[in-house]
Amino acid sequence: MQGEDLQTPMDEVFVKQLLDRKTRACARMLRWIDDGLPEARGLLKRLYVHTGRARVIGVTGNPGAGKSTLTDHLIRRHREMGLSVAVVAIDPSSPFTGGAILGDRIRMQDHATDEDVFIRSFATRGNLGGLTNTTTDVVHALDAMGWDVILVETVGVGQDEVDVQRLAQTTLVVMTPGMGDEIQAIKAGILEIADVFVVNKADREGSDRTVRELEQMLDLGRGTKPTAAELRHHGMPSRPGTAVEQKRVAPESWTPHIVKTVALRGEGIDELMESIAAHGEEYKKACQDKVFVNNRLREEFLEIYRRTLYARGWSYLMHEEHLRQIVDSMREKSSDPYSLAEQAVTALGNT
Ligand SMILES: Nc1nc2c(ncn2[C@@H]2O[C@H](COP(=O)(O)OP(=O)(O)OP(=O)(O)O)[C@@H](O)[C@H]2O)c(=O)[nH]1
Ligand SMILES: [Mg+2]
Repeated sequence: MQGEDLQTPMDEVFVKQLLDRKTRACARMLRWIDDGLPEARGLLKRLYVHTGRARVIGVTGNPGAGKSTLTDHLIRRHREMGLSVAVVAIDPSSPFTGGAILGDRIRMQDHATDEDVFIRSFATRGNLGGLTNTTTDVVHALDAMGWDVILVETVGVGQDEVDVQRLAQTTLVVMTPGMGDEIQAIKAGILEIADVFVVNKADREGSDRTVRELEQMLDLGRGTKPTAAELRHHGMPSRPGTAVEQKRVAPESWTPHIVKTVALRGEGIDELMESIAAHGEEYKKACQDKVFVNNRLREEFLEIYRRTLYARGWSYLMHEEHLRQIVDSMREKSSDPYSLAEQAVTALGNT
């Protein structure tokens, strides 16, 4: 089935350019993905066989926490190691923090002449419960193209930080001091996804307190909550009651590191790089376990499946006539929206 959407010699040339990591081809491919063009999916089918080599690192945290400043250091450090680096910044669509896009562009200029660095911001982010989020596709494409390291910067609000963990091998959660009691209010979710907590802006007051609070929370979490492995051991799904339960996709044995940084002055970056490397090793070890690998593949598939379903369902309703008939039936009360939704889904099978 591979390559069914691509048969012309031109396509072959383009695929080769992508695999050779030609910057213009990369930019074009990512634009196609971002625009949701069917060509992108055809190419992704072709490229998938080449994925699985990149080191994918997620950087998430509140707006203004210093994610981009840290990312900039991570680019430099990985370049010093002779590795090529691609950065995907998923910009929040909110106009309040949208200024970051400009900041990122200015920083980017440092790397503009380095053909082993590729930086791309996406204004789009997962709305409708992440259903239109194309970050997975972008990461797959960059991975296949042969980028050694892929850094994914997302703002940690909503569902996105959970998505980033599914994609990334190592997830950094960037925090800032002085959050005080707020830290207690942080959703359990964000604690669960962090492989490394980065307490950035440690030049500000209260960073030690933030570190202590994180340590306490990690201790508490460990004491009370059975791990997914323990639940599995007892034959229970990790989330009882869900038909398709979400599997843990991070190594079980890892205890999150807490690293203090002053990204603005490059302090703490050595320690951060060490923690990232240590987690990378742990991840590699976990990949020797087939169950772990299967869980990750399963999550990867389910995410793409959800989007495929959504796209197909939506394209059906995009026929104005279909939607008009549905609305007519509802107004006339000749049917109900529940039956109509079910019928619309059944009709998909015939399209
Ligand atoms: N005092 C201090 N300021 C910092 C530090 N790191 C970053 N900043 C500043 O914090 C501001 C936000 O930094 P960014 O790196 O753009 O933060 P971000 O998390 O990428 O922000 P968004 O992309 O908008 O969510 C900038 O003005 C940085 O110069 C730090 O260690 N100490
Ligand atoms: Mg940023």
